[in-house]
Amino acid sequence: MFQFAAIVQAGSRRSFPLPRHESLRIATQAILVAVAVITQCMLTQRLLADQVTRPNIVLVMADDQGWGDTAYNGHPLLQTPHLDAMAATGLRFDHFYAAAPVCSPTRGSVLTGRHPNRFGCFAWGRPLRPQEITIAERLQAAGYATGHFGKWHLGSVLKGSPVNPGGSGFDHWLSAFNFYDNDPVLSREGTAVEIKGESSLIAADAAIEFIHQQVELEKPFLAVVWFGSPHGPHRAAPEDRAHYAGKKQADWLGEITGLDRAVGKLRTALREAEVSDNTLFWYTSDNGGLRPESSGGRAKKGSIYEGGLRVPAIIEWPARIRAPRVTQVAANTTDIYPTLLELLEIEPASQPVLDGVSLVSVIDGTMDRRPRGMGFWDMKQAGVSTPSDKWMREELAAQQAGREYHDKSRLVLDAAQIKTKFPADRRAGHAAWLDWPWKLHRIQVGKAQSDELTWELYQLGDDPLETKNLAGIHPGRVAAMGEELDRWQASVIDSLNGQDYDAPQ
Ligand SMILES: [Ca+2]
Repeated sequence: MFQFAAIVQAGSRRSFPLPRHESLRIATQAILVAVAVITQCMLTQRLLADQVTRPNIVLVMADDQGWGDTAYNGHPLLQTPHLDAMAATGLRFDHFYAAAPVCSPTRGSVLTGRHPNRFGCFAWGRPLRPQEITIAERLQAAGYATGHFGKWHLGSVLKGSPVNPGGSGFDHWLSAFNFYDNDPVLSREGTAVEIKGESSLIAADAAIEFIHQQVELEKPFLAVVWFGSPHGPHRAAPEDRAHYAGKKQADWLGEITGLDRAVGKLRTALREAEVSDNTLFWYTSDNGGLRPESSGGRAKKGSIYEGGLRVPAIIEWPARIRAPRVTQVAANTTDIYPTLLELLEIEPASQPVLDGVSLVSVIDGTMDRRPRGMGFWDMKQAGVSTPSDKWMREELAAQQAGREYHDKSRLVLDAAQIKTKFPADRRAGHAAWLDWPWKLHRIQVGKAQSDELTWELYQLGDDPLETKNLAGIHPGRVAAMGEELDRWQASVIDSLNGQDYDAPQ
């Protein structure tokens, strides 16, 4: 504005008549400067708006931490001061679900917003299909720097694989095939590296380095930090185990305190980098707990009863969540993708069917009920073993010997192939439709249509442990919810058979 005013004043001080071309020149110059200043103002406003609408995103996920495996959710022994602080200052979900009761499928749901059966990631160790569009790809296209740190478990972490983190939209990554322990060998963008330290802190430190780089570059970032704890085997760092001296589960408890320490380190780093205010930090776990007594429901990891699916979840974002809040809205890991798309105003030209719904109105406190139910479906397909430590040490040895790979089959080069077509009426396995507080289970152990089918209906508000089957006294509700479940399963089978990939994306 200063420049514009100076030129106008300079023009007005002239007391003698100007030749016509001189007047025109001054007027044109003034208009050009005015346009430049207005453009600059608009750009500044846009930048300020960007700071609000383009938060940094940090998605943190534990491995096998159940709903009750935090101090803030009432665990009698665990010390989780940083998660407790997040829960006390951010938005805490009391009914948050993993999309699946085991590792890989839930991680796939986070990246795609879709139920993992849609892309054949039925069980642990199954890859993401490269045809899927991930949140990292969406944010990368929107100008975000993207990084993955820790457990991957969606294909491979070897160079040249279509299903390594780089193939799924991550610019920077330090990743493991699967869960990993202290002093691991990890893949830094395809190169095996041996790193000393506590496993969760290694992932946090790599993310912090990435965050500092992006802050320096003034680039918004997505950091996906997936711990390998508290997955077995349990080996806590001595300082974390020391909190539980003499306790039978000291290593398991210590691993959770270790990951809590890593969460604290990440939060501190964001504050020190002066970006914590406009960073959305979303913490959750990939499946229910290992111990039914603290899983917050019936059964544990591996089951689609509540204990296998309920997980802790907290969103901290001081710029938008200004006061601590607890929500009772039921939500799940497929909701992360549509929530981020809406927040960042990303409207893809084409989007395969989503299972998640945007939780922006939960963040803003205006939604008190999820707009639609959610489906779960354990199709009883086998998992695939991907022992990260063994494989990465073999790759490291091959690398040191000057060879490119120890075992090229670990690139999963056929991940895009749809080898099995499932019948359109396939429904077998254990499925459920959850329309809070009602949850209907459809349990069919065998694959034949004639196999015995059982229905169970629970009212979770009164019966969180799913002990009283109300199917017999609510036949109308069973029929209505059963129809919704059936429609959803039919849609999942269509996706599984590749229907979503016909249209150009
Ligand atoms: Ca897990």
